[in-house]
Order: sequence, then structure tokens, then C-alpha cells
Amino acid sequence: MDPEASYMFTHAICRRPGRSIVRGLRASDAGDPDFGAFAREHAAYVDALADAGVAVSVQDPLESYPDSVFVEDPALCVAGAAIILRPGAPSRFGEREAARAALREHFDDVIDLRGGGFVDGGDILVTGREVLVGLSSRTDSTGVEALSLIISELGLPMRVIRTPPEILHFKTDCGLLDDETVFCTRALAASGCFAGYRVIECPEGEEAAANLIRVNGVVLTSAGHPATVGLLAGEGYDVRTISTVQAARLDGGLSCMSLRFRLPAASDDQRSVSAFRCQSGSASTSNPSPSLRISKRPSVTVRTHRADFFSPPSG
Ligand code: CIR
Repeated sequence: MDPEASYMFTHAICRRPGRSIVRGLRASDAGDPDFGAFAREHAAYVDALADAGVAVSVQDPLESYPDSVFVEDPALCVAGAAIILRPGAPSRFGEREAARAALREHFDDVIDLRGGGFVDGGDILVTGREVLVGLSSRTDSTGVEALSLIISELGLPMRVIRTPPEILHFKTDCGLLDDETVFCTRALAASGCFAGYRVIECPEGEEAAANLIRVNGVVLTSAGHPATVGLLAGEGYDVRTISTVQAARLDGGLSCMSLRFRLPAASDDQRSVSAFRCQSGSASTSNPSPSLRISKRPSVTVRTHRADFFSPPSG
């Protein structure tokens, strides 16, 4: 397993929120998100990914699926493979087709999770050494069993843990900082699931900052958590903050608004000049592969404007 592959990315897929976002799922109602404000936060999020050196493919909104801005849940990209998962919320199951179309812009083969179980991408943390999957209200043991077959065919170790019941997704309470370091809430640290890792605990009162993402040399954290920023900056990480007020109204955070992955460079001049965003592509055919052959086809030119794209972690 390439340790850096868990946070060094060339590409990301995002999906703009639709007006139906106001009907998104939520565990407790703190008010509907505001569509305009959500769209602005999302645009800033896409910009931050691009600034971190990632080519972002921004997909069109799916009005029939209010939660489809949270693209992480219906799919998983790992070890050069793209897997269509089986989201555990009935209103989100149909997001799979659009996720498949988006992934086929980048991957020749897209693998389908089969069987009758469920797995949400928000319950999967890929670290430098293993794939961690949390059982939750969205991810069940039948789904995890089916996923383990695919992960094992990919030659990766996988470990299943039990997400504390009050947490929606495993990654709601944690994020990867580098190949050996995890940032998580005290509650999750206390569960012991990160034994053997270097663990940095989220400052008390800032638990909502636990769902951070490391993207190349940068750590993106949710704005409004000064103690977290201070702690991570003190550890040597290059921290950037992004507002997630609207996503939080639907229990969403930073990790769930992108699918991040690394593709091999098509040519040496790809790391140059300026960042760009490509709008929703036209791929719409479904062609799931029954095999696990991983065939990568970088169909989007990767351009970044950060000279430190392949520099070592700043931590
Ligand atoms: C849901 O309940 O599915 C959405 N409202 C939020 C999903 C957030 N996804 C994630 O944390 N991976």
C-alpha cells in the first residue's frame, strides 16, 4: 500500500448543490440550509481543492437527490480503483448512477458493490496502511462483507470497527493528517480503533472540526474552530479553513463533498501553470465491470498552480 496515496491526490469529483438541498436529510433539525449560501460555500470548497493542486470535476446538481452534493457516500476511490457503493439511506440509493457516470470520466472500469447490504463512503477511512470501515446506521455487515472481497482483491488490508451509535458516519468524527497520523474526537480515540497510529485529539468543544481532509500539502478544516487550527499549525501542518455552516445543517462536512483520487500523470507537463475546473462531462453510460481489473485513463488534463504539489508533508 502506498502510504502517500491516502492524501496525495491529482483529481477530485464534486457536485454542486441543487435547490432541493433544502430537503436534505438531517438527524436533528436546526433549520433548512440556504441554497445560495450553500452554493457559495461549495464554490469556495472547490477553489480550496484546486488551490491544493487537484483537478476538480464539478458535476451538475441532481435535483431529484437532495443530498447528492455529498458525493463521498455513493462511491469509493482507492488504490487506483473506483467502486460504486450502496448508500444506506433509501433516498440516496439512486445517486449511484450519477456517481458511476462521473467516475467513468476518469476510470475505464468502475466496480459495483454487489449483494443486498449497504455501505456509505462516509464510513470508510483509507489510511497509509489499511482501509478502515465503520459499521453504522448506514453501513451494515452484509455490505461490509461484500466490500471486503473487493478490497482484498485489490490487495489491501481492511479492518472493520463499530462506529459509536451517536455518530452518523465513521468519518464524521475523524480525518487523516498523514500516513501515520489521525485527527479525531476524544470519543472516537477512546474507542481504541486507532491504536498504533499517532492520534491528535480534537480540542473539546470543537468536535465538528474532526472531519478534516488532508489534500496534498494542505489540511482543510471547517472554519470557526480556532483551537484546532492552532493545534494543527503548531504540529507543522499547513491549515486552511473553509466555512461548512450550510453543510453542517445536513450533518455534512468537508470529506463528504468530494471524491478524491490519484491518477498517473499522462505526461510530464501536466504539473504546470494554473488550476482549472472542468464542468460536468457527458459520460452517461453504465458499464460496470464484473472484474477487478483496474484500468486508469486520465481523461482530464491535470493542471495545478502549486509548486509544492509533490513536496513532502509539511508536518
Ligand atoms: C445524509 O444524511 O446522508 C446527508 N444529509 C449528509 C451526508 C454526510 N456524508 C458524510 O458525512 N459522508
